[in-house]
Amino acid sequence: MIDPERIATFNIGEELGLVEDVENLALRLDREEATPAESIIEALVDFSVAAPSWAVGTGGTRFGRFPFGGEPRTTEEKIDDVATLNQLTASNRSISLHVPWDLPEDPGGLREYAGDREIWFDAMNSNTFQDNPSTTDEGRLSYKFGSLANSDMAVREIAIEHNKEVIDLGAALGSKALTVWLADGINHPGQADHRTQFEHVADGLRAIHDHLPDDWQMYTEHKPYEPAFYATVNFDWGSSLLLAQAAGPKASCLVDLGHHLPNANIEQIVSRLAMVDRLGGFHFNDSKYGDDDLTTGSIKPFQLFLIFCELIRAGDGSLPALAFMIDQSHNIKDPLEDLIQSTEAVCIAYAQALLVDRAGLADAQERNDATRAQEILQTAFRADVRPLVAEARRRAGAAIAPLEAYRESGYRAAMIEERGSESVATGL
Ligand code: RM4
Ligand code: MN
Ligand code: MN
Repeated sequence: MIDPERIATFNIGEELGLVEDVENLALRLDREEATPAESIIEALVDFSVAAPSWAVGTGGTRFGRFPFGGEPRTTEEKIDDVATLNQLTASNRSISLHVPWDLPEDPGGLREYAGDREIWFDAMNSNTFQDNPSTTDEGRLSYKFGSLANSDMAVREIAIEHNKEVIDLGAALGSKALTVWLADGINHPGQADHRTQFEHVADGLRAIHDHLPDDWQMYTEHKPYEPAFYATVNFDWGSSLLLAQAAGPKASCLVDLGHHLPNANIEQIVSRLAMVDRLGGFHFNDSKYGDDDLTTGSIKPFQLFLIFCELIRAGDGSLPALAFMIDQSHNIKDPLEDLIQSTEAVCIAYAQALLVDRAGLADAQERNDATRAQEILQTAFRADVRPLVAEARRRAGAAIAPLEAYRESGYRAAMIEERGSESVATGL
C-alpha cells in the first residue's frame, strides 16, 4: 500500500485551491437555493462502490492480451490493490470475488487479511460460463451446452452445487450476496427450446436461493448476447425480473450498464425495477456498442446522471442501499487508474443527481413544461461538482487528486518490481 504520509504530503499542495473551490461552489448553491454543498459532501463520504477482483488486472479480447505489469497474482494481492485504491479514493471499501478465479484455501484467514486493510467482501460471483472438469461414471460433464439451462440434469446439478459452494464461501468471508450471471443460451435457432431453458434456470435459481442465509441477497444479471449469440436465457430486464420473482423474495435484478441492446433506455429500466422493489444493484461501466466494459462515464455521462436521478427518485431524495460495483475490463490502461477514473465518474453523477431541484422538476412535469424540466436537469448535470467529490475524499483521509497522487506514489513501478511484468490473475 502507499505510505499515508505520502498522500498527506501530496494533499498539502492541493488544499488551498480546494478550500477556495468548495467555498465558491457552496456560496453559489446557497444563492440559488439549491441542495446545500455540505449535505452532498456528507452523502459522498458515506458512498462506496465495490471493485471486482478481476478488474485489478488487465482483461483482454479474444484477439490478444497484454499484461500491464505488476498485476496481482493472488487474491491477497488483489485485495492489496483494492486497499490501495481505497486509500486514494475512500470510496472503494469492498471487493467482489469471482469463484473459482478466487478460491481461498483459508477463508477465515483471507477475511482477516482484508479486514486488516479495511476492505470487506461485496457480492460473490459464481462462474458456470467456463468449463467444468467434473466427471461421472457416464463421462465428463461440460458447460458447453449451458449450466443451469443444460438439457442434462447432472450438469444442472453441478451448476447448482457450485453456486451453493460460492454462497458458503461468501458466508465465511462475511459477504452478504451472490450475483448470478449465466452464459446459458442458444447459438443457433432451434438448438434448444426457449421455454424449457427458462424453466430449468428458474428451477436452478430457486434451489440456489433456498440455500441463501437469512441475511443474504441474490442478484440475477441479464445480458442480451455473448457468448450465446442467438439468444441468452436471461437476456433482458423482463426475463431478469421473472427469474428473480421465480427464485424467491431475496432475489432481485442487477443492471450491468453494458448489458443492453443499443439505445435501450436504462434509466427507465431502473425506474421499473425499483417500482416493483426488485432492483438489487449495478455493474458500472460504459459502452459504445455492446458489453465493451469501458471506463464508467467516458461515453455516456448524461445517461449515468439520469440513472442516478432515478435512484434518488426511488430513494425519495437519497440513494437506496443497493449493491454498487464497477465491472470493467481494462485492456490497455493501468487498471487502478481506470478504477480511479470510474469511481470519480460515479461520484460525480451521484452528486449531480443530488443537485436536481426535485420539487421544481415535479412541478414542471405537472404543468407539462418540458423546457423548464430540461433546464432543471441540465443545471444539475452541467454543474462542476468535482470540488465536492474531492472534499469528501479529503475529509475521509484520502487523496484530493487521486490519479495524480497514484502516479506520484510510484505504486505501479513497485508492483512490477515485486510481482513481475508478465503476471496475470484474472482468469479471463
Ligand atoms: C459478464 C458479466 C459478469 C461478469 C463476467 C466476467 O459479461 O458482466 O458480471 O462476472 O462478465
Ligand atoms: Mn457484469
Ligand atoms: Mn459484462
